[in-house]
Amino acid sequence: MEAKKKLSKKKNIFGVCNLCEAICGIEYQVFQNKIQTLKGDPKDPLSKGHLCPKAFGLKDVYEDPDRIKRPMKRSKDSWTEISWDEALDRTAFSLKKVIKKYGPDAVATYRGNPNVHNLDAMLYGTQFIKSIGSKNRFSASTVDQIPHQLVAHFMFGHQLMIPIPDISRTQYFLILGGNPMASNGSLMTSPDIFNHLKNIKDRGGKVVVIDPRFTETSEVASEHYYIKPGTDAVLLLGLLHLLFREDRVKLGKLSKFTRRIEKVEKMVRDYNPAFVSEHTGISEESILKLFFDFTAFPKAVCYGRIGVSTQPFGSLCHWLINSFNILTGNLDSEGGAMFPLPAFDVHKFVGAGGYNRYQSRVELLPEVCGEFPVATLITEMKTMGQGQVKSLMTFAGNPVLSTPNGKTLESHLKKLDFMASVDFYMNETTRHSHIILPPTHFLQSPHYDIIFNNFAIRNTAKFSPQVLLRKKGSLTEGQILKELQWRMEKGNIFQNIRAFFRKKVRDFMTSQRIIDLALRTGPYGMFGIKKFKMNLTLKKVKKELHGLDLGPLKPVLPWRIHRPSKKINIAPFILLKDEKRLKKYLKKKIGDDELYLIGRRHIRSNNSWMHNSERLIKGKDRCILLMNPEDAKKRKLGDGEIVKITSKTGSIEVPLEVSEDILRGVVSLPHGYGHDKEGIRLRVAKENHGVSINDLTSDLERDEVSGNAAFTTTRVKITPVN
Ligand SMILES: Nc1nc2c(c(=O)[nH]1)N[C@H]1C(S)=C(S)[C@@H](COP(=O)(O)OP(=O)(O)OC[C@H]3O[C@@H](n4cnc5c(=O)[nH]c(N)nc54)[C@H](O)[C@@H]3O)O[C@H]1N2
Ligand SMILES: Nc1nc2c(c(=O)[nH]1)N[C@H]1C(S)=C(S)[C@@H](COP(=O)(O)OP(=O)(O)OC[C@H]3O[C@@H](n4cnc5c(=O)[nH]c(N)nc54)[C@H](O)[C@@H]3O)O[C@H]1N2
Ligand code: SF4
Ligand SMILES: [Mo]
Repeated sequence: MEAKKKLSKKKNIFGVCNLCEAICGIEYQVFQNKIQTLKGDPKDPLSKGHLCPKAFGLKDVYEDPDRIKRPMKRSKDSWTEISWDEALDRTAFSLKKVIKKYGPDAVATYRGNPNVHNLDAMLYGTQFIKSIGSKNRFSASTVDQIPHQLVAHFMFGHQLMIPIPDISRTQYFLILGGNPMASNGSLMTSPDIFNHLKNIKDRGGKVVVIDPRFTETSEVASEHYYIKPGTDAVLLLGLLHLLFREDRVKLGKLSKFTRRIEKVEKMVRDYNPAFVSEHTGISEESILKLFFDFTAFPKAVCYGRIGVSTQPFGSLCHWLINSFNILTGNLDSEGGAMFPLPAFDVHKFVGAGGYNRYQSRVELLPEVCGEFPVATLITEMKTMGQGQVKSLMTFAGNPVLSTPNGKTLESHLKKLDFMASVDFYMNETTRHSHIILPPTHFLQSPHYDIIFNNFAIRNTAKFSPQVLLRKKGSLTEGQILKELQWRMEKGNIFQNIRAFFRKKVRDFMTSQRIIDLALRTGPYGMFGIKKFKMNLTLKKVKKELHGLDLGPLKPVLPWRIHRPSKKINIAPFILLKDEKRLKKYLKKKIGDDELYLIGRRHIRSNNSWMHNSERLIKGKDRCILLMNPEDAKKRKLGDGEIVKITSKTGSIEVPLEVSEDILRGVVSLPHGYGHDKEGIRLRVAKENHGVSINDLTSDLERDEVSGNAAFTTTRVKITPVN
């Protein structure tokens, strides 16, 4: 009755979009449990009405007939719907069976990107994974931002203490390896990036892009410089070299709590503009211009994103970026790189991170912030012996398309004793599962973003109510994870008592209670920091339907540093040492006929999983290879031609687009495609399948410090198909 009444009324609900890091505010108009329309919420203090075309993808996913709504069991190649009890029991039973036979490390887990966009997954996922007891934890972080986290852990004592460019106030915004006009910003929650960039220019400032491709962001920038892939660390060392040479080190208040600067000075001695130019391909004149412009503006910030994370020197790059911001006096200062102060202080909720506390079984790779690089998952699966991975559980991920050497990974999935996935699509990965456990849609649960407020360019807090009702017999992400944990923890009588008690606590600690507690104990809560205290509670946040504005970013150092000394470690030993590896790397030459293969994002796409939305995928084929006209001419290749790309890992065929926008010696292809596989249930995506770039990337090429996949230095040969 109640539900029927709710359905018959038209409702306007203010929530957010969780598809990317921008967390745009949305007004949803709902009727009969369907989204009638949605539009940007102009009163949202962060997004101020902005929306990108992808927002409609949320509606499309909700209405997608391919979205799985009931648990499924696979026997050989046929699937049957089963009850939730059977699905949960079977999953826990099978995991326990593997653990009993081979030990807990035989169960690997992989958490994909949407986990961080999902409140329940954040609150209950880690606990369930802990209940498995395996060290073989993997996630999309190690094909993405793990260098940022590791460097933050080394320098500031917490993996989530990542400085964010204060783009609302900066005068000089230097972007390396990021294309926010396509990605909507990453590790920089900044909806409506176009206007933010425009405003920088309008107030007399500059936006400068360093990228091997002239990107959508370059188009709106003041300057663009082409760089040879994988050489950003050299450029950054060069900028630091000039800082000491020109005597422009300016620490300001940071001098009180920054130590060991002399180590950095010593390290950068060799990186004079001539050396830097030789390796990066950026002219000496441009390097000097970059340096003098940056240091001339009182408020400047250097920012690096995935193009500089997913390379062999990802950690080195992010360390050097932080160091450059520190040594120019731009850290923790208005218009520079600042630390958000979110109302839900995720620094307290997530551990500070760590490094090398234990090692991977086969390659002895260091643990990074509680996980191993996903690039070593293949090795862990294929190498026999105690602790070999025999079972995998994936959560909102698609490693077959997203991780290096995906095809080989896939071949090992087929051999697993047991695989299960918490996911609502049968994709290239989940089709190999024995059980699929589909949670309800994002809009069927309340949301509070506990991750991206920690990376936002403004401090705000917003509670998004549940927008759509759940159907009877469906389970939310949180319910699935909690039920699984309960089943994993049960055992003998003592374990049962303990498990029962823990379950009761979990059931009591609903997501809203956790948020309320975190807000009360957070910086704006009653036990908060004097300057910010406002007795914040969830009730108060809920009252602000559009979101609560907590103001622009404010300086938080040194008190927010998590190191016991309260000092920034500007010269972590492991990173200092890594510079020597860079010097050796620079001596290596690429073959005459080889090119670097880099990635590309498109505003209407989202990693591997939004290609089933007709309205987003329509239009020109996007899975095409971009190549410079000189390179095409040399190979006698023409626009539109199908070409074969071959790397050490594999080969694929794809249409070519000849373009002036890409640097000579480099080609570009987006990731997340390759939907032509048997057995996937993505009808629209299948028709626009494309090919997977990760059938070319190597699981053995990594940033040696963090283990992050080194995608951007993949070397390929391109030949005509006939
Ligand atoms: N070569 C190359 N490879 C890359 C990249 C690159 O630039 N180049 N980028 C890398 C990056 S940055 C990332 S983050 C990864 C992404 O890699 P993954 O995280 O492995 O893949 P996604 O495509 O995000 O897959 C998301 C899956 O989550 C499911 N899903 C979506 N929402 C939910 C939800 O609320 N709950 C549950 N349970 N499931 C949900 C979808 O159905 C889909 O199956 O790819 C990486 N791979
Ligand atoms: N529309 C859309 N938005 C997304 C996503 C999506 O798939 N589609 N994915 C989301 C995810 S998971 C993430 S992590 C973020 C990523 O957000 P961004 O980091 O902004 O992502 P990209 O657009 O891939 O930008 C990376 C840039 O690095 C450049 N690059 C490649 N190699 C090098 C190099 O060696 N040096 C330098 N300087 N540049 C290099 C590439 O040409 C590219 O322009 O985007 C998020 N937003
Ligand atoms: S930028 Fe687009 S995809 Fe990202 S949160 Fe906003 S509407 Fe959603
Ligand atoms: Mo990502």
